[in-house]
Amino acid sequence: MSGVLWRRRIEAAGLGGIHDKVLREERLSFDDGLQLYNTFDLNAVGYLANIVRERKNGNIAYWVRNQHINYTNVCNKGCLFCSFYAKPKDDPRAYVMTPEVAAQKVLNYGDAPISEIHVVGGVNPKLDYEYYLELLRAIKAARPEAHIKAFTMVEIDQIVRRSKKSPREVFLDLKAAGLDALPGGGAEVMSDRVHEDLFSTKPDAARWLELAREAHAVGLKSNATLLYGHVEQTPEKVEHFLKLRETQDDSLKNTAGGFLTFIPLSWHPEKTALEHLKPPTGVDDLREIAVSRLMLDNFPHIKSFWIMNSAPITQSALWFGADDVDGTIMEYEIIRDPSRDRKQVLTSRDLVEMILEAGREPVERDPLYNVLSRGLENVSDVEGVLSNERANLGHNAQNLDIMSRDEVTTAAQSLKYKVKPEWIQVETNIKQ
Ligand code: V47
Repeated sequence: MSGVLWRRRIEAAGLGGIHDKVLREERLSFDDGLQLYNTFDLNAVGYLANIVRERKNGNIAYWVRNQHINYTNVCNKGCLFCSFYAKPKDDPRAYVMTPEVAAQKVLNYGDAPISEIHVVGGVNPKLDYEYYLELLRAIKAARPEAHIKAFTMVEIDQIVRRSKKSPREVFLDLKAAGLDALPGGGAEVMSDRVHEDLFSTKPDAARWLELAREAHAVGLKSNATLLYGHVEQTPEKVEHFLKLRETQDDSLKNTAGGFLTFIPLSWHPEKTALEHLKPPTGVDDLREIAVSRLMLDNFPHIKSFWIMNSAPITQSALWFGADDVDGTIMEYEIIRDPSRDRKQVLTSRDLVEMILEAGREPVERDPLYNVLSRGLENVSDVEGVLSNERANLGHNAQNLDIMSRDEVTTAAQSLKYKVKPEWIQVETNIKQ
């Protein structure tokens, strides 16, 4: 379609003013954010996001050879949107990995040239400060060449409490123990209302952002997420972007750290307290990618996390603002395909072929976006073989197939009494 025809279409969608700003590389406002969510023409929003995406990252789509380790599922936060966690007391599905077990998990995948180990878990009140340091040291010793990207700001908040030190001192200790970067989880939706209703015992937006600033102050890079598709409202999502954008402005100006990547997380209702709600659609997923690319003008990268968005949506997302698809993963706990257990893997060959098929140029990166390979160089299917053989080794058997068993009630499902009638109404309205 020619530029003139696109312009007509963009104007028909009410996005002419935003198009002008995008071409002038001007920052978008709160009202622009609302407009991008409210317009009917998703392709017009995607077209605008793609301008920014190609300006920042050209035709490149990044992927990473990574391994996720969820070191404990025990969590005392009781978030209504989560199916992953087990209660700290008397929950047969609870598990905690010792640092040695976590290191063994890393060694299990020693035959794959993994460059990123992504380590996150629940907020387990039984773990002391030394545990977190030992966990990092053990993982680093098992695979010194890999970067460790560990602990959401929610876990960091807990680690700081256990340490009785300042956040800055804790970040320095964690760095000395092997921490290289931080993942983006725990940000959820930066709205007091949603915080109060769905995750009131977790750090609020102000604390999450304060800890991110502290991480950046010691030179660490971190990511940020938005969990969408549950009970949040559009203005709350736009507000979320503005808070992150402002924090990034300060960090880039005053520190050696900063945010690297934004990841919109598509909410999965299965086995949560809110499982009656309809999940986000593919259209929602593409819109979140596109709006975040347009609003977060100071974030270098936008990721479509294939585990949550699916591989097919992720391919399309590469034309709607995303320049990153995440990685091989190997095993994953936080959401699961009900038909499978912990194994969740795409091989390096799958990832590269997926990107090529989408018409983008695959580039393998490490967590800091250093380039490790291009195109089909060094790809193989080894990750699939290893994940099939080893993903469930040493795991609490009661935790393996919870998603596929109807008689299992997760900790989150037992919180259904907290569900507000208006959230049930939300779904009824959509269906009518
Ligand atoms: O903080 C919990 C979310 C997050 C569900 O930084 C859920 O590169 C969907 O942050 N449905 C953890 N999401 C995952 C995360 C992440 C993932 C991939 C890459 C990176 C990165 C970070 O998962 C949690 C929470 O917001 N979550 N339950 C659910 N049912």
